[in-house]
Amino acid sequence: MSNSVDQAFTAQSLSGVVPEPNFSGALSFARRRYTKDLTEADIAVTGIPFDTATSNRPGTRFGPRGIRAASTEVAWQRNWPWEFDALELQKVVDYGDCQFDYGRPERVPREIQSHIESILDTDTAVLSLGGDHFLTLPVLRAHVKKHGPVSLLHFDAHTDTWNDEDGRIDHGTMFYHAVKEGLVIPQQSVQVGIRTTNDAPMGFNIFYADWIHRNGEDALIAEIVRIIGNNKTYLTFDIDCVDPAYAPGTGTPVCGGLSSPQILHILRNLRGLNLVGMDLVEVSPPYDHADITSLLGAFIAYDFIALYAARHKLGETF
Ligand SMILES: [Mn+2]
Repeated sequence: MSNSVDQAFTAQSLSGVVPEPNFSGALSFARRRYTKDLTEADIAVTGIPFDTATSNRPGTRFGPRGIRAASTEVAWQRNWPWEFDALELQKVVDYGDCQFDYGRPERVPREIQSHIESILDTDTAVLSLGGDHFLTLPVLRAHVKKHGPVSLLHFDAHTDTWNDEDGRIDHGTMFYHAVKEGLVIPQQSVQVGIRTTNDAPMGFNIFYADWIHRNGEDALIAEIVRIIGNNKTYLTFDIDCVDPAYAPGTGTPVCGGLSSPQILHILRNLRGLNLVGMDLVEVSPPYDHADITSLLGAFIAYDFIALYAARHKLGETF
């Protein structure tokens, strides 16, 4: 078995998988090359370590670092159960982190949006690693500027549609604004795993956690396909969709969520989803145990990349 070290800065090719000892080496997402040159890239992975919009426990500023470290586990071979190698079919790079001034919180939304716009301007798709969920609002604004209004596929314990007329920087209000600003089409969008009360759902199709526990993952998949179909879709995944038994390292855990096997089954059976962008947010390593939440984050992020390949490289549709 050929071997390598420090592929994060030594890799000659932007595609392919070369085994590197999981416990050593410079850490990038899935051993991808760090670069700011996106000329050849299909997907740029970027960290957005912003966590001051959280309503409870902070710590997601360490999320990108935690997920990068855990992602060595999805980087050493073609990942099961995919029959194709998503890192061979596509050029995925690590674009590093978004820069913002934590001492100027009012400027952060604009800084995040500009960061994402500069990537999208090169016709490279973005996978953002949070950070708290607030970042999805400026990231979504950048995507809609390029792609027009999208369907939202949103995994979460919370709807994040709290009424907010004042434009607060809060990780519970993004999708209120997303509907008000016309960024998403709520009737053609789906929220998955919700298990908190919000009496203003803003027109989204909500599949509560208990509905999924009663009806099963395959029934949910059929509903997602029916409602979203081949629409351009932005996928946002709040790790607190997953039950705290499987993902304790997060800011606002809610009991009764989905298990990691349920989540992976759902994602792996959404081949054909017309993804234009995706994020994974709310992984908070300081509250984690044995890195299990970061590890799940890395597996989910890998599956996003595989789903992107299924649609955009293999031409699969619903
Ligand atoms: Mn959320």
